[in-house]
Amino acid sequence: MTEETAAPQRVFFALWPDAAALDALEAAATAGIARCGGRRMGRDSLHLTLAFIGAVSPAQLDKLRNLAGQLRVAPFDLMLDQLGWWPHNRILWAGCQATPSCQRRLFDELSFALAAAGFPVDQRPHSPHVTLVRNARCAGCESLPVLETPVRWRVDTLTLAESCLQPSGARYRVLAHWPLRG
Ligand code: 2AM
Repeated sequence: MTEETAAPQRVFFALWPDAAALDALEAAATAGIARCGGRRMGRDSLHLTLAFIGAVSPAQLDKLRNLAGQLRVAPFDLMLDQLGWWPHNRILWAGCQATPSCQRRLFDELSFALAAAGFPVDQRPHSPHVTLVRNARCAGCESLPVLETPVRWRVDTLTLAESCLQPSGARYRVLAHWPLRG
């Protein structure tokens, strides 16, 4: 397939948890499913999205790679200390009660660079979360399962991933990553 005829890829920038954080997130998902049911996200699919871009051409993908390589944000510690459930999409998620300022800076710098390069930027408030379970039904539950221990990970990498839509749900594939540096 030539560059011109290559199918668009559906891509997003995200933070990918390390192994210890994945263990903790999977344990939280297990507790969530016991309470609310639903479909667990596979271990390989757990991530925190910073910017969903959508379908891009090969030339746009190059632009995304370039802008990601030029970001200057130092690594930081992320602590996920909250579970939540959204009734509109029935997602059970892990997030932060307070978003760390470094994560906010990474989000802001990425959003600025995307807008400057002509990519549409979601204007809705940023709700950083890791989707743990889809189709969860927590509405009738007395309370959400708690995160017994906050999930911590050292965020030192920015990831560009592809979302491949399949009948069984989206599959995510890491395309590239960049070390964070201040
Ligand atoms: P979600 O887990 O809350 O569904 C890839 O689809 C990633 O981008 C997911 O983390 C998804 O969040 C997020 N995302 C944000 N906006 C999206 C959109 N408009 N369409 C699909 N995914 C979106």
